[in-house]
Amino acid sequence: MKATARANTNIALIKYWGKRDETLFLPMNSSLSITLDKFYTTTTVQFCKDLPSDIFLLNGCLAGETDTLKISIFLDRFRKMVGENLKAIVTSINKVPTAAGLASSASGFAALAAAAAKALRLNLDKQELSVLARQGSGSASRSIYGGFVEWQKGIKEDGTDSFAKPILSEQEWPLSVLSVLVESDQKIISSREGMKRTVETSPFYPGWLDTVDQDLTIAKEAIKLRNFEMLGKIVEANALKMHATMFGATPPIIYWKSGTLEVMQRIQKLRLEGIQVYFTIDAGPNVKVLCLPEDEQRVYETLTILPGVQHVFVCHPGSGIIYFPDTRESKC
Ligand code: FM0
Repeated sequence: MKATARANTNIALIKYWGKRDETLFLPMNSSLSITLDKFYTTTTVQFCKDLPSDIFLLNGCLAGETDTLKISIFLDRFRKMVGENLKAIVTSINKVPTAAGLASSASGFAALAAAAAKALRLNLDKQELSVLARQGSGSASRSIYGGFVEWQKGIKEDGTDSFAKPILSEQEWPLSVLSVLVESDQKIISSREGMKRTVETSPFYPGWLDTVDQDLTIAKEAIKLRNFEMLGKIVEANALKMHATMFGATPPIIYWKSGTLEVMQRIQKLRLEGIQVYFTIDAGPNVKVLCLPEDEQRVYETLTILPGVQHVFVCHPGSGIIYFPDTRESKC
């Protein structure tokens, strides 16, 4: 009753922003991401007899009540599927530095879903895993797969048609993704809260919904054609549009810092200098930069010396979930 899985984190190119169902984590719009190779979560789940409650160890430390409760609620879905109420020891190692400005919830819940399902011998396919991972954190639905991934929003009320599917493997288009750290403080408003407030109060949100499907169609076409300029333009526009919806919220949400603008402006200047380079920004101040591998060094060197930049992490498309062979079953 023990299994270990690893999932990489992902960065959205066309963003998931807004839920139509908060309990089931059903999105208002479909989204598209690249799974990255550098940042991941490895999780072991062991279901044990006679364990009074779930135990969650994160990076070697016993997690607090709130985080453990989130894990327990998530595992309840798996326990229900097998009709058993065994509690579990969950051991996670997070190689997603919060300082990298990348969310760990995507890799975290994807790895947990995969390990829990395998530990219970549920024999789920990736689609089913994606549906389950989604219910821990929406973006986790995409981390099941490697490379370029689309999360189809689905239309059913029960969420069974809201899952991710792969569109291009990590080997098929080796782009460079630079994660540019401008601020390492924890964000004040979570994505969850930010998207909720935007849906409820922003007069610009309908504009987002009116156009995001078209953005996705253009991005998918660009990927099919391996047209980097076409992809970069729509990715950048989509991120700016998402942030514009937040500027219109009440109270407004501004995740950007001065370093964020410094990086954005330097990227625009690099384009004038003839380099194909584009940015995207999630619900935080850090910037993710897309470029072609042959320009990676030049872009890295340009951004790393900016006064507002603390660190630049160089990433590439990475794999979907992987499983590790069962180690010795420890008694519990
Ligand atoms: O990843 O409330 O998945 O598509 O990163 O846990 O479902 O943390 F830029 C924002 C991710 C939001 C876009 O939200 O929210 C994206 C974002 P949850 P997530």
